[in-house]
Amino acid sequence: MSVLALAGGVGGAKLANGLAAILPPETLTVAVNTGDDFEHMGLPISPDIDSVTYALAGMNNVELGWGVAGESWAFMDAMARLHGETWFRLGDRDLATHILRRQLLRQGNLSAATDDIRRRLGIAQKIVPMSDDPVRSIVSTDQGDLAFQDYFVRYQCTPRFLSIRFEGAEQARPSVGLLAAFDDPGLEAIIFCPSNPLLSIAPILAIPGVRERIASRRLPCVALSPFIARQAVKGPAAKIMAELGIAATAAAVAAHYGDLIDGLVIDSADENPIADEGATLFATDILMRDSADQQRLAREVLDFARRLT
Ligand code: FO1
Repeated sequence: MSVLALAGGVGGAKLANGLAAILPPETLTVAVNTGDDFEHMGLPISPDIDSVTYALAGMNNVELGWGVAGESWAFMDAMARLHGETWFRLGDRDLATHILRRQLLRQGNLSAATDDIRRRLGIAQKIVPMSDDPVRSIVSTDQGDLAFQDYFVRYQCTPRFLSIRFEGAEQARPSVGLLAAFDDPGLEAIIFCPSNPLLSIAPILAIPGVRERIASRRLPCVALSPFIARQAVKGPAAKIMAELGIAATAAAVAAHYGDLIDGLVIDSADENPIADEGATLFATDILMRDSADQQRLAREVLDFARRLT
């Protein structure tokens, strides 16, 4: 039996880590959002792929929520001395990943580079980009259109969020690894990790063929709300939803995913969303404070999915 998890940033990496701890390694595929990717200082940056990779390698920086644990910043300090760009912080250890990925992308695609790096780090689970074609999340704000990292990091999500589009998605194809996960006869569940539905899961669902494959497989698809008591656990999700006039509630998540999901995992603190969205609800403590929480929640989510079969 195998499991496919769709993941974005921090919440996705945490649940992926929990799933990796409780499933036989070769049965888990994590398909990752690449809409946040961009080229910076000549380097190919794939933030969500690195969040998942570092988490599964046990080397993620928990304090920052991105990058490498125990990081040093000599490169950034030297760049500052040269009055170079320092708004997007590249740690000394993190830098090695970007430089290696640039080398690997000279001889293969992002799937190959991602698979090579996870193997080098001793990770047994499959990590695949949502697509090997370029997809870029562009955020329309009251200060104009911004590339994702400009919105998220340079401007710290302060501009008013009006809408988001995923440039290139219409022409993009699901990656070979994502298609293989969908077509695996042993696939038993698809999990939408508690990443931002609009920023991290939506780009994956925007790839032609992804929604159709999720809808056509007769197996449970379970999403996790990223909200607890109307607040995002991390990141700008609640602010963005408020700016869209949508309450940061599980009901909004259920409505967002619509009939694509069979089950929705919500926090016990959240009021029940309107049940007419069709998704079966499961309420629990969705806050992942540590690896024990990650494993507990992963186990609860899988048990919930299996009950929906
Ligand atoms: N996020 C920040 O808030 N500030 C940064 O300087 C920053 C640098 C960075 C470098 C590499 C990387 O893989 C991620 C980085 N992030 C930074 C996080 C990144 O913006 C987010 O992880 C995703 O794009 C959204 O989940």
